[in-house]
Parts: sequence; C-alpha cells; structure tokens
Amino acid sequence: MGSLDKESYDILIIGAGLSGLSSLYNIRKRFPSWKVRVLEAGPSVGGTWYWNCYPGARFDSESISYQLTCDKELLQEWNWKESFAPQAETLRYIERFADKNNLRSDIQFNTTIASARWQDGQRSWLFTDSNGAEYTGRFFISCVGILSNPSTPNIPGIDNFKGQAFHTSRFPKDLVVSRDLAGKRVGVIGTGATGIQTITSIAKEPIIESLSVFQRNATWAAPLRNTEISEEQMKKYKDGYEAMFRYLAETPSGFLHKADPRKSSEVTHKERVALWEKLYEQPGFGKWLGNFSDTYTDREANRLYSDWMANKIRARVNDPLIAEKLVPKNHGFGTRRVPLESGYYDSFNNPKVHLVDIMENPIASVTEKGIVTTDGKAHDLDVLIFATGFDAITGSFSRIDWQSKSGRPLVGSSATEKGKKAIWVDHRPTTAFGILAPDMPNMFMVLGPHQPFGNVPRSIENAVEVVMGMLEHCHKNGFTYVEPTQRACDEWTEHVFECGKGALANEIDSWLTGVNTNVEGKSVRTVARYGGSVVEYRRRCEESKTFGFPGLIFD
Ligand code: NA7
Repeated sequence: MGSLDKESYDILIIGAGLSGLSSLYNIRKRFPSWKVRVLEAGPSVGGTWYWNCYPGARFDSESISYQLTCDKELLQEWNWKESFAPQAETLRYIERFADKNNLRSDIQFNTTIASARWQDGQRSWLFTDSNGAEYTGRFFISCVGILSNPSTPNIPGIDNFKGQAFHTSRFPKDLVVSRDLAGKRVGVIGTGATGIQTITSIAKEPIIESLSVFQRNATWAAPLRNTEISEEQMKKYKDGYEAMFRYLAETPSGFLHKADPRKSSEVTHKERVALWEKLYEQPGFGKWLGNFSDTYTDREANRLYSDWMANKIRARVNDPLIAEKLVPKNHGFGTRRVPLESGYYDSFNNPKVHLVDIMENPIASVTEKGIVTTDGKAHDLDVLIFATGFDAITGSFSRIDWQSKSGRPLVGSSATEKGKKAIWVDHRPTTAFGILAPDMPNMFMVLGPHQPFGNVPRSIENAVEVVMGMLEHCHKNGFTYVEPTQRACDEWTEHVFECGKGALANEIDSWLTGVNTNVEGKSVRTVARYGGSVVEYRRRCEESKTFGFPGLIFD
C-alpha cells in the first residue's frame, strides 16, 4: 500500500480495467526487469465491469468476441455461459485473468490519482494520490477508460431528495432489486444503453410499486436475443477461436458483424426488407452493423431503415401515443451507439411503468419527495437512478490535475485558473495515433481519444501492441524520452477528421461526438474517436513502426 515516501517505477499504469490488465500482462512479458505498478481507484480489478453492476448490465457484443487473446490458456479454459454475458460473469472472467496471471501483486487498489506532473530534469512523471502519497514513473500508460467519469445533471434542488439516489455506475453493490425495491416508487432519468438495460430489468420485478422513466430524447434499440451456451457449443467455439480472432481483425470495428457490401439504393424494396427482417431475427449487432453499406452515410438509406425500425417499435407497444414517444426524432437509427434490448419496449405495456416525456415538460426541480416537471406535476419517488451517462473519453482524464512539460493542464478551457492554455481546449483532443498527446512526454494512452473503440477488447489489444512497440523502440535504443511533435499530432487529428467525413454519426450530439449537456465545455461537437476502419488504424500504426516512428521525438 502507498506510503508517503516517494515510490519510483520504470513504468506506472493508471487503471486496472481490461486496458490496465492487458498492459500489465504485456509489460511483464516483454520487459521482465522493469519495476511496474498499477494504481487503481477501485478496491478490485475490472474497471467498467467492476463499477457498472446496475440491474440488467450485460454485453451487447458476443461474449466469445470480448476476450483478451494474449492468454491462450485462459481462452481454452474459460466457458462462457451466455452468448451475451451479464456483468457478473464478465467480472468473474476479468478476475480470473488477473488471478491466473498473478497480476494483483503489482496492483495497488483504492488509490485515486489526484495530480500528475512532468518532471523534466528527472525525465519522469510525478503522481500524487488523494492521500498525498507520491509515485514517480519514467513512463506511464493511461488506462482510465472511456466511460468512467459518471455525469449527473445539475438540476435545481437535487441535493434535497430524501430518498435513495445514485448514478447507474455507482449502483449499490448490496442492493438486491427483488428485495430492496419491494413497494418502491423508482425513477430512472436517461434512456441510453444503460437506462434501457436498467429500466427493462426493474420493470420485470413484480414487487415494485411503480417505475417512472424520464426520457429526454428517445434512443433506437433493437433485440439482443441472448441465449445460453451449451457445453457442446462452447467446445465448437473454442475449436474455432483462431479463425474467429483472425476474422475479427479484418472487420471494420472488430465485431463479428460487417456491413452487407450492397448499397441500399441498389436493391429493391423487397430485397431491403428481406435483409432487415433477417438481421432483426438474429442475435447481436448485425441489425446495426450488418446493414447495407450506405446506411450510415446516406440520408435516404438511413431514413428508410429508420422508418422500418420505427414500425417495429410501434408493433410492440400497446399505447400508440407512448409508442410514438419511444421513436427517436432527433437522430436516425444507428447514428448513435445502438443499445440492444431484451424486452425494453414491452416494459411500457406494464401498467406500473410510466413514460415521462421531459422533452415536452422538462424537469423543473428535485424536491424532498421526488421530481417536479414544468407542467407542475409532482412525480413522487423513493429511489432515483441517474442513467445519465458519462463525461466520456476526454472526461476520464479531467479528474486528474495535470501539469504537462510546459506546465499546462491536459483538459480544460483556453483560459484556465493557472493562466495556461489547456492542451485539449474544451475537450477537443489532438493526439498522435490516439496513443500520445502533445507536450505530454512518456505518456501513452490505451483507449485514448482518436483511437477506434468498436469491440473494446480488440481495440485495447491493438493499442497495447502499439504502445509496446514504442516502448521496445525506447528499450532497444536506450531512449528515456518520447514525445510526439505538434505536427504529428495535427496530422493525426486531421486524418481522424478526414476519415470521419460523411458519417451521419458525426452530425449527431452524443458521447461519441464529445457532447454532454451536463459538462461545461462539451457543447460543441468534435471527432473524439477514430471513425475509420480498425484495419486502417492498425495499418497506419504498423507502417509508422516500420519506419522508426517518424513524427515522434526519441532521446
Ligand atoms: P448515454 O448513452 O450517454 O445516455 C445518457 C442518457 O441520459 C441519454 O438518454 C440522455 O438523454 C440522458 N441524459 C443525460 N443528461 C440528462 C439530463 N440532464 N436530463 C435528462 N436526461 C439526460 O449513456 P449510457 O450510460 O446509457 O451509455 C454509455 C455507453 O455505455 C453506451 O453507449 C455503451 O457503449 C455503454 P439525451 O439523449 O442526451 O437527450
């Protein structure tokens, strides 16, 4: 555990989720003599999968595609029970990865980093945790996650509420829904992927008194179609892992699904509907990612599919007025991350579930008893759940007080308190490969802004490989310093914008475009993630390595 003496390491890793564990595993294998430490805020491993234990939390990606490939033995050992694993099963998998490889011995838990300062003379980073303990690292890998900084609305009176209130990612671990919500009036604000899983799950509990769903914009969702995996099926999957991971490496976003090469406009209406119906009946993201190739770049193609999907929603909800409210109006299908659902729309046929349209009548205040909307209506509640998302991507960095090489904060507005312009002004990132940031020597990011996200473990393993390549270059040549030039960062940022051009998703407010109404400085859209193909991302990174990382200064 941390003492107040400064502890020095060759490399520090911040975060013990999948990114941090994968980084640690690889550092140990490739740099066995290095002194390494992982600093983790939580009491255990798992990151996102540790914190997000809200009811209904589970994969929308196929379990078998969501694994780390570095430990081949574990791939053969681990038996997934469901085709889309629930949070508890995923967490057990991550814990097993950590324990099997004895990773915990290099992890310091309950350690929240408060500040980080580059020390130019020593060529190292100085980290200070919330208890004042200090750690220095020659290099460090940021593995802070893209969705780890919960964001809650700033509603007048929010602190007055006398019931239980929490964000989904801080769902109390000891709260048993089927016991503790008995007779309770529950409110959920937010209907993104998290809200949809939470609402569906709570709505199925016969013991609740009522569930009020406070919806601002509706979200497009489509059936998950989860099933159990038999022993026989699991064996078949294992036999095919090599081919499957090769296939995943060739799809644009690392999922088992890729677009139908035809354009929507090239086929007849009958052919379109035939593909849509087929995808709709299949499990997983196919109904988002397996569609005609122009569905998310061509407005008409998107409109046709959205209209068809809207009818699927209408067919499932008994009250036509409610059904209409559940059809998104501000964006087309698939232009935001599509949540997969297991009975979400049917929840609204349950007389205990009430949809409150806060676009029509916004929340005016929170009182001791619950929520009051602008039409004067009081919605009395015992439990209030914020499924209001995250200060995503750049927001995961904002909880640390950074001082770069020239003493600048990493994230902030142009005029900060210390009078120094932030590196990512108003959360607008500039990076090289999404791995390095200007003026931040020796810092590497796994799942940083401007990296592809897609199937997260695939993206993590790609990023870790790029980081290891850079570290090996340092190690082999005796370099103790690496920093991207401003030009390299500008060029990568331009490339990221270029390959996002034409994507309808970049014309929509969402966490993927860096917009969050609850966070200051996040009102203007940017291109916060790499929207091109993962294959192209990897090709560019490999090419850079082959040519000795042009654009990076090593010393
Ligand atoms: P999301 O997808 O960002 O969704 C947040 C939801 O909360 C969304 O419906 C928002 O409505 C709503 N929200 C946010 N702030 C407010 C305020 N102030 N008032 C009312 N409603 C609000 O977060 P999730 O946690 O669901 O999912 C994040 C990712 O996790 C997801 O994409 C998966 O990859 C896993 P809005 O649409 O902005 O009107």
